[in-house]
Amino acid sequence: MPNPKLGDPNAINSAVLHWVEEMSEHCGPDKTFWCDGSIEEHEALTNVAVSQGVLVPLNQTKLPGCYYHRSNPNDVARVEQCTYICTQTEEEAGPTNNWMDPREMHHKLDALTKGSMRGRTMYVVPYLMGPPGSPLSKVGIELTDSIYVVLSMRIMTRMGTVAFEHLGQSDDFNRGLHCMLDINPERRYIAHFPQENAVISVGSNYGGNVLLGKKCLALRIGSFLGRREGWLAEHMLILGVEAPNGDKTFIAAAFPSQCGKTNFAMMTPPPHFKNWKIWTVGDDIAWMKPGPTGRLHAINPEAGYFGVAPGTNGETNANAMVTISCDTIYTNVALTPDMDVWWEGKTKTPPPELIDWKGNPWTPASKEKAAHPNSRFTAPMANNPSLAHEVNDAMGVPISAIIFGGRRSTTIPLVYQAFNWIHGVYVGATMSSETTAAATGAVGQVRRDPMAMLPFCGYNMGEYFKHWLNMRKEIQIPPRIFHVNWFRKNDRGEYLWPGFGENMRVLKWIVDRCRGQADAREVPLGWVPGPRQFDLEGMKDFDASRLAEAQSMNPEDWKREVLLQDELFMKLYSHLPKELIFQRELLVARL
Ligand code: OXD
Ligand code: MN
Repeated sequence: MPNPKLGDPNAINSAVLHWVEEMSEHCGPDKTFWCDGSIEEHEALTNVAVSQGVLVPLNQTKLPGCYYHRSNPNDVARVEQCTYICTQTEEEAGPTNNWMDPREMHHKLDALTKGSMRGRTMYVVPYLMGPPGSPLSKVGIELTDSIYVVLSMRIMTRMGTVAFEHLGQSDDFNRGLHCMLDINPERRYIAHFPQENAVISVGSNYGGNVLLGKKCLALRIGSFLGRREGWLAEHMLILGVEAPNGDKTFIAAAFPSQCGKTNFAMMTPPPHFKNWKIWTVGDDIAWMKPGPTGRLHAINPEAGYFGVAPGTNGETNANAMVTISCDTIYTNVALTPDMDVWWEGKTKTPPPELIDWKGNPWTPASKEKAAHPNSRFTAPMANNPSLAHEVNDAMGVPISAIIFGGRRSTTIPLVYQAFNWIHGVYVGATMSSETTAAATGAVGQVRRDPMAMLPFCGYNMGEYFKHWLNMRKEIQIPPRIFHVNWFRKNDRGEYLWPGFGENMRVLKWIVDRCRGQADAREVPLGWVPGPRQFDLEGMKDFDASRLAEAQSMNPEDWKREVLLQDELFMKLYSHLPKELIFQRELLVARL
């Protein structure tokens, strides 16, 4: 059964072989195809995907190596209501996760997946999360009947032989099974079995539900393993700020889905910041462990970007536009008559005619959006002009600061710094954001999203906070912790802060704070920049008074905010670390 390209079948990890044989017998595919990740294989599989209509070639002059995929309209985002953490007890999963007894879930899924690949091919996708040779990297094997998943995994992970090389004869790999079934929301389950290091995903073909290395392994299973093994799996971008003198400061930042992580990680500094450079290590996930420098060291376990297309353009993210100009899979964007892609915000004026994401003719007069609000690009990080040279470093990069941030139109100032690690954990734990189209459900509702991990924490959130607090003992030089909000609005509904490249100004203050080069003023929330510490030079229509508005803090609003935080704290009460309750009391007293 093994693909001869992988060499002597006896040399293949026997645990992998046995498991694949067992799953193949269970799912009953006509064929089992072992992926080796080679260029030849990629070409052959792409041709198969095109012949099946799963991928459509885009204009190869404008977008070489790029393809288009249109999903089932019922399958366009993560589905939190169908996502389960199947730990032995419900308490281990905690009140913020859906839970099902692992035996019951296996029973249910066995019935759904039995014979489900009849007439289809089962692809064996070995993949490595993290740089080869890194002690932080992990291997997964995904079995899938979706060729779209195979081609996407080849972009998003280090896929193929490299994973078997890293694994050797160990049986320590994530077992992932993905069956599309009939893409029916009624039969959609994204089930995690942390104690078995296994994931079963059925009934969907949407990236966040089915690229099992990403949210499932790197975050939900990863966070569970991280607590057991003494590291952190976080929904964070990682970037490096290079100063004109060549000093680099690495920063990790947790923002919820569709809150600008990719743009921030690829930021182009404004002209005033001549000779400053931002380097991207990762745009979505960070695995962090205390490292040899006494700091937390972070790797990006991924190898590509699964980014939100709408709003992306040369001004908001010039590096992304270059990154997605070749070898990219576009999903649910709109098409121009010459097979170029378009989405809301790509250009100021929409083209006069398009085919929308559902395949219908579209004109600027149409009421519906041309691209789905959660339409995506899947692009290799190697294309990114700002890719950090350190991205393949086995030891990762030393982290000097962690930033938490949400999408809040009111109350939360542009930037403040936590007083210390415990206060920083409180700031992250009480983070909130308005919901977006990355998950199905209402958009724009404020919810608590602790550390941007609400949909991604693979165990009890209260225990997760304890793990964060305990990690302090392992880190000699802890990162400074900050909170930002790019999305605050005034009474007229206008954004108070221009965002995008101008976020460099906030970043500069953060870097200066980490290096002991900037003063701050104490306010009830933490430390904030004084007017002379925040570089406003060269900004159009933005002065100290506008900064003061973006930074303003109304104690009455904050008292209400603390009451809203209580909702989460009450939910987690039985596992909530007392340090966080104490931090809440301190904040109330300061207010
Ligand atoms: C993502 C998400 O796709 O967070 O990264 O939904
Ligand atoms: Mn994400």
